[in-house]
Amino acid sequence: MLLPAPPDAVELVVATVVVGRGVFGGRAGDGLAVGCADGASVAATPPDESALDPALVVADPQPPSSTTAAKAMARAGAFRIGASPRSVVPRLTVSARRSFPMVLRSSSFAAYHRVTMEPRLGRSPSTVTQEAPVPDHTAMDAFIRDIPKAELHVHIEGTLEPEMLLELGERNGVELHCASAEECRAAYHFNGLQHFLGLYYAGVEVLVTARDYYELTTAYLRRAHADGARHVEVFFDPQSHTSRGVPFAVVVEGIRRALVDAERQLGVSSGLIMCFQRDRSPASAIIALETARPYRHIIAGVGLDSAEVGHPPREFEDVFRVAREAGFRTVAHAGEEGPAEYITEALDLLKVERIDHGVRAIDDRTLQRRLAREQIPLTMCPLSNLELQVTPDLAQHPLKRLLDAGLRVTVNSDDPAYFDGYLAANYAAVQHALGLTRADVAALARNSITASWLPSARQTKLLAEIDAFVAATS
Ligand code: ES4
Ligand code: ZN
Repeated sequence: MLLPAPPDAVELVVATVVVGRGVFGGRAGDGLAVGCADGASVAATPPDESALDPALVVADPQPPSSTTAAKAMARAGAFRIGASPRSVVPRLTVSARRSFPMVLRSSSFAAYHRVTMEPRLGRSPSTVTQEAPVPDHTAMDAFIRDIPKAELHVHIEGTLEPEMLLELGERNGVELHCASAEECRAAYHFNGLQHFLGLYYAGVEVLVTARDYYELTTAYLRRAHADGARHVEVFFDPQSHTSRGVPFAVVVEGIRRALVDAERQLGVSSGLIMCFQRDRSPASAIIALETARPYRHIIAGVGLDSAEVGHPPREFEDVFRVAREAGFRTVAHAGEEGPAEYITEALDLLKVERIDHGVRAIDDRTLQRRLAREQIPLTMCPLSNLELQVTPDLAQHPLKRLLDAGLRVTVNSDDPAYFDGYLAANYAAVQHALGLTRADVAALARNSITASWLPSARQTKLLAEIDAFVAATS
């Protein structure tokens, strides 16, 4: 993959690496380090052999976190990286320049990939196999990262990174399915939603105290802020906590305090949405709803999530009616693994204001026309759809077709700790796979604001900030 050289590149450094699923690279001091996300063999060299030792790169078998995090880590110094060889060798070019250290893409580009940099331990063989003009996705990547936007579809329990999972497991004496972050991440390859949900609900068990929920939410908000989020609407799954004996109040208290602190410290506004699990009974959902009633001033709305197929929206018609009567706003996951008819049902029977995912709207032209006419937002999650095999590859994702058909499409991260990337990585992935223009990206950012539940004054302010940002960067 070759890209034009950045105009202000001080120095070109190019290495070709062999890579499995993802790659990272970076320049630190006089050394270039590249590595890849899942153990592929990697080597790198400084541009001048007389400079510092070639960096060694430790492949972190890890999915990406965010561009920002990767860049920050790439600045950390010289690296040592070890890697396990791999026979699959799609080729990929990585470049770096002194002033802007990271450019990274994988051939099966899913997202930016997290890197773990360790202190350099010694020399390693260098293997620069090719030189080429420096790729530069940085302008679009910076545009994506910095454009003001909102995230409207993220499960707070799905932001539990393995490091925190292990830490909280230790702290709360909860036994886990994995003993190291690498081992946890190695298990994050899913054959579908059900497979993922098994690990997701197992992970939730380490969350016990208000402090746990506070730390989890704070870590997410910092990442979202670094990805340009100015507003977030966060899901939580109360039944997954109360069914283990964790009081509803503990969950809400911990999350809420983090949201309040982030608004003050980071300027990120927020809303909280409680999801009913559709693979539990409507009676259980009603109990959750009644438990939430006293928190109506804190919880903006209710949603419907978990295993979709076999659990149609109509089962929750009464629950949603009671919720609406209690003053809660409404959303529902529909058309993720389930059919387009579930989207129609969610609109007609649950009377939801937004559809979470809505991928299968692509199968029903009549439904598409309705969604466009009524400007019902779809909170789409590209990397989630890729990881859960809702779409075979991102090039076939319906996001752009639906955007072009006039639907109010938004981009979100869903369960970023499990699906290879936070908000900006999701934008970058679809931008790359579907060839989105800057105007498309700006439209998605605007949609995220107009689809939010923010008061109109703040919506107007954020839309003006988007316009100013677009004008300033063109
Ligand atoms: C979820 Cl990706 C997804 N789909 C449905 N329910 C969920 N809960 C958490 N992540
Ligand atoms: Zn979701």
